[in-house]
Amino acid sequence: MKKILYLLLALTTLHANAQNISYFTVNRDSTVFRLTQAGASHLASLPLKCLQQEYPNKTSHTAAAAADQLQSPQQMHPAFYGCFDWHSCVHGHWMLVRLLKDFPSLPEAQQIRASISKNITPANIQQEVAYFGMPLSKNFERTYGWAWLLKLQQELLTWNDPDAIAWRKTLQPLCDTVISLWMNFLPKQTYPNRTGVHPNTAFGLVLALDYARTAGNTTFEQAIIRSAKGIYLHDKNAPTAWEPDGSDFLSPSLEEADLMRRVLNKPEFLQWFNTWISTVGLQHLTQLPVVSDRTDLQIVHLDGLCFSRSWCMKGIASLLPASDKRKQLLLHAAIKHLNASLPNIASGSYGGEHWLASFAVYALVNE
Ligand SMILES: *[C@@H]1O[C@H](CO)[C@@H](O)[C@H](O)[C@H]1NC(C)=O
Ligand SMILES: *[C@@H]1O[C@H](CO)[C@@H](O)[C@H](O)[C@H]1NC(C)=O
Ligand SMILES: *[C@@H]1O[C@H](CO)[C@@H](O)[C@H](O)[C@H]1NC(C)=O
Ligand SMILES: *[C@@H]1O[C@H](CO)[C@@H](O)[C@H](O)[C@H]1NC(C)=O
Ligand SMILES: CC(=O)N[C@H]1CO[C@H](CO)[C@@H](O)[C@@H]1O
Repeated sequence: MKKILYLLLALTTLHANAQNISYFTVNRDSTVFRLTQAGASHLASLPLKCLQQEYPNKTSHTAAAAADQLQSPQQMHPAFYGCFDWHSCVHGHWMLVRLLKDFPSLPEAQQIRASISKNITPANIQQEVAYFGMPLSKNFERTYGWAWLLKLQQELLTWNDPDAIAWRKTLQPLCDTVISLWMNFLPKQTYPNRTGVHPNTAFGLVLALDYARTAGNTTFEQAIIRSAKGIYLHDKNAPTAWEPDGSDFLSPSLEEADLMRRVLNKPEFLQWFNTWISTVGLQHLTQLPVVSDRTDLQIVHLDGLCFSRSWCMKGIASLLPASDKRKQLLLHAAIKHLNASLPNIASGSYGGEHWLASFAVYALVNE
């Protein structure tokens, strides 16, 4: 804390009624940043608006019969029906939990607790479990939504708070369901998904692995490690010049590295990383993407790319030796990416803000 010189970045939102908020502070050489309480409060307001907002929604439901088709989002997903789609609703819960943990005196604290308690109830979770039991719904949210559910549970497992303890007990049956589906899926996943959107395999495995380690589930942990090595260990020469795609919110090259830094020990990782991304490739990935239309639901994904690149860069940099020029390159680029997209997450468009706030928080708090 003492090392941080509070150079406030006055990050103003583009919204007409925007307040002038400093979301985070950076140290003098722009390599370390911290979320401020004002930033936390502002970010929290975004999912709070949508946790219980049913429409618009994208249920991605595969109907088995006419009667099945007529269910409303809330009937199908009584816990996670808000925020446009299931995974956004789940990670909206995660980010509120995380912000409450870090900023217990947030003005919105009571509202957040009430809102989560309304959704995470035994009856609601029982029905979410039942949903995955329907023959046509076994692949629902594979693996993106599964990953965020486990991230939410990981956050609850490491929080000694009466509400958190109650929520995680209630949520566990749904986590068990997802872990079991994932355990069945891992050995069948011969090829990864290398796109920069939801089905990206590496991103899902990162969150699953972090959960497995926190929960002490070594069976799940070892299965993930085996799978990650089987898929990625011999990869070379990432085609970084092809990034980004027009609607990427994940960098396939960086996500893969973010996974392998968890799977390999430090010397193994450095060796792997040197053959995976060249310095020129890395420099290419430090160039900010152009976000040409923030009202376009696909193009606005590129703001999410800024956040996810930022957390990957910070994580990878943490393993590089101080003498490695790539370390400073990545640390500066991580802040540059945050700084470029944070002012835009409250643009007032439901297309972006219902999920971008979670990405911003993950980039700001992720260690
Ligand atoms: C935001 O606050 C900073 C620092 O107080 C100030 O310099 C800047 O002019 C303000 N910007 C707006 C748009 O109000
Ligand atoms: C770990 O995951 C496995 C696989 O689904 C499950 O059977 C087991 O109960 C879990 N163990 C713990 C300690 O959570
Ligand atoms: C990989 O992701 C893309 C983009 O979402 C999707 O169209 C494709 O079906 C996915 N492939 C597999 C095998 O999951
Ligand atoms: C953050 O963005 C502002 C406004 O675009 C810019 O003036 C500043 O130099 C940026 N800071 C960093 C650390 O990128
Ligand atoms: C915008 C959208 O996807 N709306 C859907 C919300 O859910 C209902 C019931 O499943 C659908 O009929 C809507 O099309």
